[in-house]
Amino acid sequence: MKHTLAIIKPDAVAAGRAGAVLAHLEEAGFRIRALRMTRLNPDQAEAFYAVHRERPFFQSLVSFMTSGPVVPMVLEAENAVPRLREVIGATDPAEAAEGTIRALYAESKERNAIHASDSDENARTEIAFFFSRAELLAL
Ligand code: 3AN
Repeated sequence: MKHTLAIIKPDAVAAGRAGAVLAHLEEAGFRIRALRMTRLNPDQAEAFYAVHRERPFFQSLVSFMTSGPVVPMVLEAENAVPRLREVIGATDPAEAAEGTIRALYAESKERNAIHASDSDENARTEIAFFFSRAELLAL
């Protein structure tokens, strides 16, 4: 699968790091195939993170993800899903490998700068969550 979904999260957008994150992704070999800036409402954030509904941090995650604009995008590369997980680093920036996006730009486990799909199946679902078939076909 050549596509995955990334979201620059509200912390990185608010910190003025959206451009730096995009440059990092392009330098890492990803092509940006679709992109927009939007602000999630609580229903959208809850739906997007539905798999985490039972986790103790769920409400806090929803409140963070709705706190400001986000930049969802479709990225293309060979083995896009595992490759992007490598480039973003571990969920906790304290554990993220040197030079990864989270090591560079994340503040905490919650305010961790970027989301990336964690499987091909989730990538398909998450791409469809943000981008219409017509938008993707127009590329
Ligand atoms: P990842 O984003 O690396 O796939 P997940 O899927 O375990 O990590 O978590 C989804 C999001 O939930 C994370 N990006 C982060 O914002 C938040 N999160 C995960 N673990 C915690 C935690 N222990 N405390 C607060 N927020 C968390």
